[in-house]
Amino acid sequence: MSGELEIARLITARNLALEIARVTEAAALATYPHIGKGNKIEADDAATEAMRDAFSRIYIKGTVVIGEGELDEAPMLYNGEKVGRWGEHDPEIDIAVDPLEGTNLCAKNRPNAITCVAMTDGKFLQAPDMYMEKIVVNWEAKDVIDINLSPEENYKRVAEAKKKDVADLNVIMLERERNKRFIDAARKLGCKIKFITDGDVAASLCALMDESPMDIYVGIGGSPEGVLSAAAAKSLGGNMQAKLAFDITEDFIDMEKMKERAKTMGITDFEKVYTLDELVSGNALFAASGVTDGELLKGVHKTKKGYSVESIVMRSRTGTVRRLFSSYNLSKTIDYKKFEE
Ligand code: VTB
Repeated sequence: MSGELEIARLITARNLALEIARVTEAAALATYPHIGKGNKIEADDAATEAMRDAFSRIYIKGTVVIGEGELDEAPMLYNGEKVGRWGEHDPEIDIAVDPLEGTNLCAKNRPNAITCVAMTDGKFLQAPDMYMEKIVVNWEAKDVIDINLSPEENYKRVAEAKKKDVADLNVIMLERERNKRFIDAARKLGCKIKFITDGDVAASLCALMDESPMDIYVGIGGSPEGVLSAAAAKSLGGNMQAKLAFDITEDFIDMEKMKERAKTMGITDFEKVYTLDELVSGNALFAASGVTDGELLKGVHKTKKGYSVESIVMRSRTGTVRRLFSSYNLSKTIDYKKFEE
C-alpha cells in the first residue's frame, strides 16, 4: 500500500467524535472550581481556555465557524479561529463550539450545564448570534413537524406519530415570555410542559434521545445553540427546523441592526425556514460532557484519585452513540508538552 493510500485510510477510519470527547471533557474539568460559585464569566473563560488548549492537540485543520463571538469580543475560540494541528494530511473541518452551554446553570449549580462541540465536513448555517425559533423531535416524529404550522398542530402531529395521547406529550422549552404562544397552545391541548431556565442544547438532546421522556423541544433560544442542536439531531436521526427570530420585541435588541448584520452574512429572506440539512450540511459529529448533574449526563465530580466526567459522542455517518464515563487519575497526569517537541 502506498504511503498516501495508507494515510487516506487512516484518516477515513478515524472516528473524530471520540477525539472530540476529550476536548469537551477538558472543558468540563476546567469548570469544576467554578460550579456553584456564582461567577458565570469566570466559568465560561475557564471552559473556553481548556477547550482551546485541548483542540491544539488534535490532528485536524479546524476552523471555528460558530464560536464565542467575533474576534473583537472573544479572544479565544472566536469565529474564524483556526484550531488543531493543521498537519499536511489532516482533514479540513468546520467546528461549532459552546465551551460552556448554560453558564448560569454552572454558576448556580443547576442541572444540565454541559460543554459541547459539533463538527461537519460540510457547512454549518452562518447566522448572526441572535434568537432562533426551533422545533426538535426524535426519529419517530421526524417527518411530521412543520415550523410554519401552529404549535398546536405540531404537538398533535408529534403525539400521533409517537402513538400517544396529546395529554401525555412532554414538551420542553425555555421559560420565557417570548415563548407564550408555545405555552398557550400546550396548555390548550393539556400537554405536559417542562420549563427550563437555560440550556436548550441539553433540552434538544432530551427531545432527541430515547432515554428521556421528552417528546418535543420548541421555542425561541440562541442561534449558535440551534446549530449545535442540529448536529445532534442529524447524528441521532431526528429532525429539527428553525427560523431566525427577527420579531422579538425586547428592549435590548436592535432588530434593524440584526437584519443589517444578517444581510452581510448573505441572509435576505427573514422568514426562511431552515431545514436540518441547511443547518448542518454534510456529515455531523456531536460531543458533549456534563458539567452539573443533569438528566442525560452526570456532571464533573471530584473523586479520591482525581475527577470523573461523563460524555456522550455521536456521529451521523454511522448513527453510533457512545457514552463515556471517564475517571482522571491525577497522580498519573501526563505532561503532553514533552511529546510535542
Ligand atoms: C438561549 C439558549 C441558551 O441562553 O441563548 C439563552 O439557547 C438566552 O436566552 O441555551 P435569554 O436571552 O432569554 O436569557 C441559554 O439558555 C444558555 O446559554
